[in-house]
Amino acid sequence: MAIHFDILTLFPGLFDGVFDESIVKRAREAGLVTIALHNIRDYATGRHRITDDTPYGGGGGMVIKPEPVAAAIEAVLGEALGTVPVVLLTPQGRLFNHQVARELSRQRRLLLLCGRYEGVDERVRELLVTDEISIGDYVLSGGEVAAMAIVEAVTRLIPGALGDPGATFEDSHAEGLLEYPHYTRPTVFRGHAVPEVLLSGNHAEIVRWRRRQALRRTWQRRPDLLDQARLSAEDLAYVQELEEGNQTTPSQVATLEDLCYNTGGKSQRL
Ligand code: 6GU
Repeated sequence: MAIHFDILTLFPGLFDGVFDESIVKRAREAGLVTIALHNIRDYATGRHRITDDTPYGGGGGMVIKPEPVAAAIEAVLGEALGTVPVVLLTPQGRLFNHQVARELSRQRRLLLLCGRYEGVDERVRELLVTDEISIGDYVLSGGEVAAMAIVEAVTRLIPGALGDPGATFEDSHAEGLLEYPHYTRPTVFRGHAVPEVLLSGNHAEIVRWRRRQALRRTWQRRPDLLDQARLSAEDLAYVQELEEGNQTTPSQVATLEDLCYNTGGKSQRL
């Protein structure tokens, strides 16, 4: 069930420490995850080991040269080339989500190729890349942060990586809904009390309340997720209730106003 990640980057120093804490650290110690960082520059030739060059056709920025990237992929994978997914991290990739993390977690080995600058020469993609992933619709300076996100999200899905096996299942998105709110001691904090039901000891009521909170939050903040979620007849009835209430119609994506709490008590909608 273990997974090996090969991460190819021009900036291996960016990963310093990020896999040395918490769940990824424990998963590594348990042998569930192994991670090898490879500096693409080590595979560049010539006295200056140049890895980038100006784009044909002009325009700004630099493009990562194909030779060092191809050499790095081939050297790292060796005989395994063709059997291991070669994932390019790029804003042009398919969007990363819980489903994609699940899919990747079924692999035994993954190569994550971090792009930088304007991108990697297209021939690398044509010849060697088998998958392209983006972590969202915004531009990062490189794929490194995306690689970190993928390693962490995938590691959490490896059986045994989390102490509590129930934790993955109840996670936000695992069931297609946002999570219900969490509380711990004290029962009153700065005048804000923990919802009564959570102190009641009535387990069935607590389960029902949490489910409704998850549905309500998802309805308010991410109505797009509700269309995909597996909902029971009771869930659907509750969503119907929300729709029929005088709540403001949710927008497709949460707006600033939707999320505008802690503004001095003016707009505490959620
Ligand atoms: Cl994977 N790379 C870069 N450079 N920017 C991104 C991204 C990836 N995902 C979202 N933005």
